[in-house]
Amino acid sequence: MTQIQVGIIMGSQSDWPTMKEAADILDELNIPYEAKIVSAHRTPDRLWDYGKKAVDRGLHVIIAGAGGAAHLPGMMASKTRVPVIGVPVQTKALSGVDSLYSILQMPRGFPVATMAIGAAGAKNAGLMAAGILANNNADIAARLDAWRDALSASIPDEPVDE
Ligand code: RP5
Repeated sequence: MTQIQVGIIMGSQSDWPTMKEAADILDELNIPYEAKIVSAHRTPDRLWDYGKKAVDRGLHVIIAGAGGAAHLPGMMASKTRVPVIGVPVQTKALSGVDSLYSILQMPRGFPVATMAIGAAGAKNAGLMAAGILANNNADIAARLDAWRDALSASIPDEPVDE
């Protein structure tokens, strides 16, 4: 069985359409992951348990997405030394600025690598997780390099009328 090294966690089922962007890019790069709903407020015991076991379970990076009072990434960072990448989910009320500030403004000592708001942030979280794993995995490094080269090659030299 392949060791899962990336955990994708999110505060709610409603975060999945955003967080699926991270899952999709990991699928594209053939990197195994798990996806779980873990809420800082609604399932705090689940959060604690996940964080407590993260190192022993072999996780190398955790991607955590939440919206509004988005405490999940920061609380996870306080419970495990496994690097946490935070994804601020876009909200209706405040467009995700609430999520962004909740995740970004961590106190000294407990970092969360905070991505952009929404789908782009989730996709970049997947790419950043791939980059972290690539440091110790030549196969992932080769696939990530190829993905980046293909993206660059797809950008036209000049704009066209649409
Ligand atoms: C947060 O509250 C979740 O991360 C989600 O973004 C937000 C709203 O959750 P639901 O009311 O849609 O379940 O905990």
